[in-house]
Amino acid sequence: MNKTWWKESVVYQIYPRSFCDTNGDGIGDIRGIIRKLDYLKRLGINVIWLSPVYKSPNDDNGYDISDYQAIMDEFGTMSDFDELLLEAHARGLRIVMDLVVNHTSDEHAWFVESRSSRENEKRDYYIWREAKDGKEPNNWGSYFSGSAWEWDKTTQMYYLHFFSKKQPDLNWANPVVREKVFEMMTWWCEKGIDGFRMDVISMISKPEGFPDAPKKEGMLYGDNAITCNGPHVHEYLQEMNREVLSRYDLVTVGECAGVTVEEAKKYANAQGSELNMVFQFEHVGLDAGTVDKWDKTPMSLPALKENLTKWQKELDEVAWNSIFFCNHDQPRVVSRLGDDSAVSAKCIATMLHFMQGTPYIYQGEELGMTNCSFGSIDNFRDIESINAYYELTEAGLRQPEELLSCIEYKSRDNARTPMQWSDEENAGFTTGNPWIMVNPNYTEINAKKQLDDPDSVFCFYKKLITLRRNSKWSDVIVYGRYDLILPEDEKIFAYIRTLEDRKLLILCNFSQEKEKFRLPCELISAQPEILIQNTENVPELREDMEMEAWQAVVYEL
Ligand code: TEU
Ligand code: CA
Repeated sequence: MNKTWWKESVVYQIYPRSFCDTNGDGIGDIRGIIRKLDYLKRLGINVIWLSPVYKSPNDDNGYDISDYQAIMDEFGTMSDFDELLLEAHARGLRIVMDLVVNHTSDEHAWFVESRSSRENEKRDYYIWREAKDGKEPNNWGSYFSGSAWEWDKTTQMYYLHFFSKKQPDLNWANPVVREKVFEMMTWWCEKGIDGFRMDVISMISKPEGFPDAPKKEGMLYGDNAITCNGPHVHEYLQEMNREVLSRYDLVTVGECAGVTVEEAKKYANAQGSELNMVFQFEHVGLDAGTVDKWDKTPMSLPALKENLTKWQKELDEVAWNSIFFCNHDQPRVVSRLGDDSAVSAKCIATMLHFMQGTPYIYQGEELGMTNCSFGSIDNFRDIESINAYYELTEAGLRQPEELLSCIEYKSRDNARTPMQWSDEENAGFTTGNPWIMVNPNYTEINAKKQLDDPDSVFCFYKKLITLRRNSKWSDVIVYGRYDLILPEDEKIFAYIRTLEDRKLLILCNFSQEKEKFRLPCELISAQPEILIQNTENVPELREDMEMEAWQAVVYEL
């Protein structure tokens, strides 16, 4: 397996709006990130993925970009960004930008021109269609509720937007659009950034002929899966690779909603003709409902074991995995897979961080930050959650109270409550009025309380990162083969990592009770070395094993 820096990295995702506010406006900013670089250095990560910092009207908190080469007013200035890049590099930290080029903001100059007239030279930068029988061209729906088509009165045509109506989709079939995007990417690479996370990149090639999408019972529009992995997506990415990516030492990760293992082998192929890795979403979709994500059915551990094992085995040697459960779109994993306790946070982290692939830590995950009780739809800020609540209740498809409890559990805002730095007011995030409510448990869960506590979640993550990046086990953790054991066990997630003569055994008890199970006798070695444990005492390694609730331990056999 060819070794490279981005396979040996651990990435930390920052959602700048909620990270650290230094000017008292209640919104995180770039100077706040600069202020916290030493915290990140202390954690041990070596790559920072910044959610979008470009100029934006913030209809979707920066994922609606109005100028790709300017900094969002609320976040600061381009000189602040240049200072961040300098200070990060001075600490050996790389900066990955969020590339959002499936769509722009409707306030981007390109769209302002495109919508001005049917004859405008930029008309075909976007996707315009005539009405069909006086209605939308097909049954595609927006991920943020409503139709994916918006009627434009000026030119009497519909334009496509898979997200909000203020996020019109770019027309990637237009070579001029591709050229403009590649020029912009080159501009950022010339500034010295270290890579791109590519927003919904699996959606840039639209289905031929724009057919209606299959519609499930209870859905108001067609199933958006039709938008993923379109007919020309790999051509476009190979062109991007030739024109930009191959010319710089970058790490690239494609956010690929709807990606399958087979498609991932193309997007993240080991020949490097497209991207280095993808974010797949099968595992975080295991607890979705039959119609949409607004469901509280707990995730089944056997289904999770089966899915993560499939990705570990199928991509080994032919592509590369990303490893994550948290990001700015996902509820907090300690509330979703754990029981909000620190010991369960450490158990989940152990299960993830000993797998093969590049781990991604989302801000606050390293503290065991939990989901938040928002109480009312008025306390949400996320366009996806708010639109879903009103669309589904007004259509009579869901009852307000029941739907609100599901939105509280699954909303993206669970990840967007302010970073909890200390037990000071507003968790030390801001001296002003925060743009979104602070999770009231900040008095108990905060960085200040954990930095010097050897038993804290922070110090546990720090140890996991050190084991992967700077220990005698680094190679087996990064490059070793993964083999699941005890596949049938409904509570224990156990697997082996092997590289040459080194063999690690990872045991995690995902139960709130003590569990007993049998290990294959060939795994029992006399004096196994313990790499990490999340409880004071550790189970003796023997055929008849017993593990306490949420206990996790890693042995070298
Ligand atoms: O997310 C795309 C995406 O698939 C998610 O929005 C997903 O549909 C939903 O959140 C999970 O239920 C990317 C960004 O990560 C997200 O923040 C943006 O809102 C979206 O694209 C549009 O840019
Ligand atoms: Ca601010």
